[in-house]
Amino acid sequence: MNLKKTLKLYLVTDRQGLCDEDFLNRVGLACKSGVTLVQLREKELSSRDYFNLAVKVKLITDKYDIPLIIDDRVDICLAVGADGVHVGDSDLPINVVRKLLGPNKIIGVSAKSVQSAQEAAKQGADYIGVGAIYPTQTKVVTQHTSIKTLREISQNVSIPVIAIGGIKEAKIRHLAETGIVGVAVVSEIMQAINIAQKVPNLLKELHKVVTKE
Ligand code: TZP
Ligand code: MG
Repeated sequence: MNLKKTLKLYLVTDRQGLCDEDFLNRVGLACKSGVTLVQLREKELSSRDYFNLAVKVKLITDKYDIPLIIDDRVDICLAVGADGVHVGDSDLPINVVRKLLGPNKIIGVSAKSVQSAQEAAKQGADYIGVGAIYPTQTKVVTQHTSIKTLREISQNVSIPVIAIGGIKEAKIRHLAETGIVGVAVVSEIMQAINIAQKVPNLLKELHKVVTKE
């Protein structure tokens, strides 16, 4: 897998306001339309419900041959055979996650500074998510990250960097020359009126700004 390419248009899920059927249909349509990776992100579900939902999402990502990352939970990742886990400051330490997952799974880490991004890379992270860059309704954010910091992080770590938080089609152009390999979006896709149109439009904008290798 070419991780840089795989991180180009990273869909983070959110079931807010959607019934399960609508949710799964939207994820399926996003995969069909060209997202390059899906992260299942759940904060309130019981372990059983998280597992059951992950099984259903995995069937979809497998159908389109797209990697599936699980937010926070190493056990759910292993239980459903997902491709990796995304962790932040309040989750298991990265070196522990690496030990549990082994060398072949993807570990994504959230970072807001050059120092924490470098530390994450040292501990075994495969990519860094930086944000929130713009105001977002999806998550309570106490501290935003500037585009300047985003650029400094990608200049100072050797693993791929993606931007997250309030990323909309019209904002992607402002991320040019930051060194990112892609963006992670929630509402811009999950709440799009026309996902089949939105995803290719986002890819078109991304094509202009992401580092080409
Ligand atoms: N982490 C930082 S911001 C954010 C997460 C999970 C939410 C981004 O959601 P949206 O709807 O793309 O602004
Ligand atoms: Mg987390």
